[in-house]
Amino acid sequence: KLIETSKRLAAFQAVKDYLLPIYTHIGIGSGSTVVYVVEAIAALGPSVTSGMTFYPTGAQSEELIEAAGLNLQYINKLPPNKFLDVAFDGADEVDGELNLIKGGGACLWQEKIVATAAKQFVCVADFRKLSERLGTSWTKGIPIEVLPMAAPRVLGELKAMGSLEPKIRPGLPGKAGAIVTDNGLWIIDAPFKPLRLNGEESKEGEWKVDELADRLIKIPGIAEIGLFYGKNGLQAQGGGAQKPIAAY
Ligand code: DER
Repeated sequence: KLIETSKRLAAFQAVKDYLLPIYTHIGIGSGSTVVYVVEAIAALGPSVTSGMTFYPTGAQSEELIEAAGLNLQYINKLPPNKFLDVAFDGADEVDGELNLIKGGGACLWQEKIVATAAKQFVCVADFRKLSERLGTSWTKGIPIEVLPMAAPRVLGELKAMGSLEPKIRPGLPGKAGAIVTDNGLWIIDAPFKPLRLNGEESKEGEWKVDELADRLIKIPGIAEIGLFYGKNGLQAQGGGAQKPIAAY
C-alpha cells in the first residue's frame, strides 16, 4: 500500500511540475508507475489534454494511452528534427548521478528511443529505486535486448566482462521459452557488481556506469541496453539525453 501510494504521489507531482498546458507532444513509458502518470494526465481533463498527443514505448504503454482516451501517435511519425516536449517513464534503479537501470518490464529499447526524442525526460520511481550505485537494490542484472541467435555468444562476452550468471529472461507461465519483446527479440539480464559512479575513482574489477555501457553497446547482437547514461537533460539542451532531467 505504501509503495503504491508513493508511486502515485511521485507521478502526480512529476506531472504537476513538468506537464505544462502548452505542451503538445508527450512520451509515455512502460511499467506500473507510469500507470499513475497517465492517471494524473487524464485527470487534467480534455480541456487540457485534447490538444496533446501521446507517444508510447510499447504495447502496454499504447494500451494505457488508449484506455485513458488520450490522443495516440507513434514515435516514427515524429519528424527527426522535432522533439517531444517531455517524456515520463519509470526505472528499476536510479543512482546518485541519475544514471538508470531500465528494462525490468522488457520495454527498454522503445523507452530509450522515446526518452532521447524528448527535450525533457522525467523519471518517476518510488523510494525503493534510489541507490548509491546501480546494482545495489536491483540485483537481477542489467536488462539487455538481444537478437536471439546471438544470445549464446553475448552471454559468453558478458561472462568474460565479469557479469555474474547472465541469463536469458525466461517466459512467464503460459509462455514456453524466452520472453519475446515488443520488437520480437530476447532479453538477457546481466548482473554486475554495483557500478561505480562516473565521478568516482576507478576501482579494480568494478565497472563505472559509462565505461560499462559504452563497452556493452558495441557487442554484436546487442540491440540496446537497459543502462540510461551519458548526457543528462541539462547537458543535452533540447533533446538526446538518456538520463532524466529530474527524478521523482
Ligand atoms: O521496463 C522499464 O524500464 C520500466 O520503466 C520499469 O522498469 C519500471 O517499472 P515499475 O514502474 O513497474 O517499477
